[in-house]
Amino acid sequence: MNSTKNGGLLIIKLGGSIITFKDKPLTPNYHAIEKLSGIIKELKKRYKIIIVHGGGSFGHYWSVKYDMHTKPSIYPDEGVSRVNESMTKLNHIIVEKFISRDLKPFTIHASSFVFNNLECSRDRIMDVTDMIENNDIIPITYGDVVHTTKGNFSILSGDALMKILSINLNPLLSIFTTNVDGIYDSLGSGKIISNMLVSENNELLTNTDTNIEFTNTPFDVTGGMKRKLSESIHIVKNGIPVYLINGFYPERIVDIVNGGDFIGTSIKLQQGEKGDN
Ligand code: IP8
Repeated sequence: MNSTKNGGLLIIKLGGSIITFKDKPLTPNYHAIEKLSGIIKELKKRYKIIIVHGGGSFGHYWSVKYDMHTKPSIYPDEGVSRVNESMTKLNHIIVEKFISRDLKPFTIHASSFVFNNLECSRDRIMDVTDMIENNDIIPITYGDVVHTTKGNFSILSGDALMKILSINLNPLLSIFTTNVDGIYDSLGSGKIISNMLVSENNELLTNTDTNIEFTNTPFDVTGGMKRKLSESIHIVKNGIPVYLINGFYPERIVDIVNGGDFIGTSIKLQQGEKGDN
């Protein structure tokens, strides 16, 4: 039993826009991967860790080329192969770096525990639980192309994996790293919303007027961030706080777990909801 890791479990997503150069096809950002690995090494002294990573200019490059989406459909088989192979390659690069840092990663492919797109194998989840309890391993999984039914495949996002793993493994925190500092407010002022709450009706409440009551002021979100927020609401509803931070400054994760000031956005349950955060 890993009695030293009594700080609890952290599930951390390494965003594709951090670990790759999104505008340069099939190009990893080695510097960012290195920096993240260093911080994960620090965190591993105190916490159990599970890593999810995105596709960036690997999986997304081929998904766009072959017009493949999250909706299950019959996609070109060559596209399925390309997306799958490119994600294996990106995972390999990350795993190599982790091994060189003695982080002891162990890849668990999404298709080994997610079925029919979003259903999850209980047995496989128990395996992951066993690994983090009884080994010094960091389980690592990633967004991928997965088979659904009758010749259909779909792109399964790492954000959906964050939700599936968080809900089933009940981490202390779920942390999404992206290439921005957090959620910006609606006024285009460049101001980060530091705290958000999820209400009983699944509304996101914000404190854009700092120090003032939380209100449900609309805020600016686009594509990728919108998806992260909708997955985050599910995670938070299960009593797990979510943090969105800039992965180019992964030391901000340390600020968060140390309980001090941090740059980023936290999403928690409104008082009185499950988990009482
Ligand atoms: O970057 C999708 O994962 P994401 C991965 O987390 C693929 O959305 C295969 C495009």
